[in-house]
Amino acid sequence: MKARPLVLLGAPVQEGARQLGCDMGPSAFHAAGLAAALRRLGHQVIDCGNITPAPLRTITHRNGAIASLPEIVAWTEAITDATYDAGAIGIPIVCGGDHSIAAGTLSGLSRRAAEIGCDLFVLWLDAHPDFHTLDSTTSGNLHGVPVAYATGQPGFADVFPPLIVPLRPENICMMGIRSVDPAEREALAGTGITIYDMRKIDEHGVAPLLDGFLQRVNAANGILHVSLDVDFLDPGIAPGVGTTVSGGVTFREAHLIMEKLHDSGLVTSLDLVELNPFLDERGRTARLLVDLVASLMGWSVLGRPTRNIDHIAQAQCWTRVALGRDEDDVLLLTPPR
Ligand SMILES: [Mn+2]
Repeated sequence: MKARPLVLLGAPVQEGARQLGCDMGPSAFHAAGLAAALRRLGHQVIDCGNITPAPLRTITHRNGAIASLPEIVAWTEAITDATYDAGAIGIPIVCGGDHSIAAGTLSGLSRRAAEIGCDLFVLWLDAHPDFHTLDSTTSGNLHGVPVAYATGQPGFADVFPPLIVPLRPENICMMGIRSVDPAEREALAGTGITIYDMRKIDEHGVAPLLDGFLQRVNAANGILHVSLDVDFLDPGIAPGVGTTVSGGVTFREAHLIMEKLHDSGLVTSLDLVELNPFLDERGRTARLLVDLVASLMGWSVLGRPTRNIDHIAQAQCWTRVALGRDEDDVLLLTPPR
């Protein structure tokens, strides 16, 4: 089976974070040569440009701390639809934007996964679990809620867009966590979300932790979404983010994760979030992110050729779609000329 195209989507959202500037993220990824780097690896890249938010509606909430609720709801609506559609064409790479965009990517991709009869798994690479509800957030910044929304935690109905297919918490693995609010800690307990905080990484190393998770995805014949927050990385190597937390993942750990993800062949979509070019140093963080995505998509120092990013599980999923749907749908599975 032919490698599926990479579908670039820009989600210039900054209203989910306190520090403005993430709306310049998609431009910075473009300037840092993301599409060109992926094409050099032999991938077909379809650049869909930026997503447009849905029309704003008046939406209020009893939690007065919440900022920019109508804006984030409008973005979530549009990003859900865009990633759902892009998932049918190829591998969506959504360039944020702050992490609130994951409310849309997770819900859109969950819906797509359910439709093709696959279980969606999520590798959440972040300093924060982003597991606040609309009631528990005290900062009011909605980049702190996407995982709670996408897993169907209480309080989002009638405020956020209806969640068609909730993501199963047991299918989420968080790595790099080192900043958790008390309300989040309480809410996370008993959810079944796997959390590998920095101490776990220090004690075991990223490789065995990631291997265990990837084996689970593989065993379930699942597909894997990766949500990469810049603050997953140590601020020493990635300063271009508004929410730096010391003690993050190193350059080599990050590349190793990406290389292993590539080897697994399981990744079917990716978020790149919280890049804030306003805070970056001469494009340094944007370039690092591009290099990491290249690692994920097959680049290696030894010049190992890009292998077919389809894997058996995925092929089975897509074959199932091809067999179960009419001819028009099947056509979507072949890369556009
Ligand atoms: Mn985050």
